[in-house]
Amino acid sequence: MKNEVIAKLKEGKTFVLFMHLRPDGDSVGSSLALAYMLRKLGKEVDIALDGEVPELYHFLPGSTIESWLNLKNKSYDFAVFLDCGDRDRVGEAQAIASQAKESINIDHHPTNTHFADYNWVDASAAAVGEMVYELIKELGELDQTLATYIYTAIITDTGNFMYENTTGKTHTITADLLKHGIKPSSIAQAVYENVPVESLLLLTEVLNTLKFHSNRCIATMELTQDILKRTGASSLDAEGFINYARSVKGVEIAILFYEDSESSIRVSFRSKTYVDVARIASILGGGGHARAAGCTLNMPLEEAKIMVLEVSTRELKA
Ligand SMILES: [Mn+2]
Repeated sequence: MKNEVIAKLKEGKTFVLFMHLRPDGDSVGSSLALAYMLRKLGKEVDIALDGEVPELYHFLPGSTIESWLNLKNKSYDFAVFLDCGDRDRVGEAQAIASQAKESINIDHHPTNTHFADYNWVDASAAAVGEMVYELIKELGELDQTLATYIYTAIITDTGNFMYENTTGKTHTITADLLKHGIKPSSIAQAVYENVPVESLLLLTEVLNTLKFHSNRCIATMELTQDILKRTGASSLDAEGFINYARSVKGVEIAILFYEDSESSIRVSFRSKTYVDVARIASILGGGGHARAAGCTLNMPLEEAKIMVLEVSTRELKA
């Protein structure tokens, strides 16, 4: 649990921290924050990521991460997984984890599989950033850089304090972050008002695929390889698109299909008020939170659509 994790972080001298595949603001912010804190304590820290930090988070200091392949000959006291419901969330970089003597899992996904030697899972935390904030309080002092990382993690995972996961504690933590010299407006501008034009072109294409099902309670959109080729965008540019589908009046479940290849479809789910999309994702081999979840299906897009809609329709009525 938490105290055990604190003890291990104090005890260890060398760490490798993992961001998850296609890292979001919480993954990037909480990993950079913990790395920065541990380094301040004189520890050696590497960050492993299968892929790249999305451009929109490049304003965060230290967000340029060297390839995990360069870490292959190193050894560590601890491998630390942040914001990962299971080990597979780190993709190929998982190979590095075995170079550490022991592993630590810090997460807030209710579907977390407690896969590490030391697990601290708090499903009531709005973001892993909140949990890392608590760790920082135990390990040392908050400063402006740390506050920037944590603030980014919190605003992205709470949809700017709009989602159900937002609590009084979220605001108490945020109030403390603001005492350390961060400016919400400049972080918000960096995250939300720095959209590459390719992303907006991609949005127009993806919005064109919007379809409704089950009396307009379910909205689906798709991002096909064809669309990516036409716009020259990458699927990373589609961050947040699913929220447009959820924002429609009456929609309870929003679904975005990403065609990674002809036979691999990534599916994102969002719900508005009552459907547990983590359950839908779990049935389909994935996981997540009650209002935001995902899975990957190894089948063509048309087949994936049928299967996902079947399960979603059933859960909508359940
Ligand atoms: Mn998170």
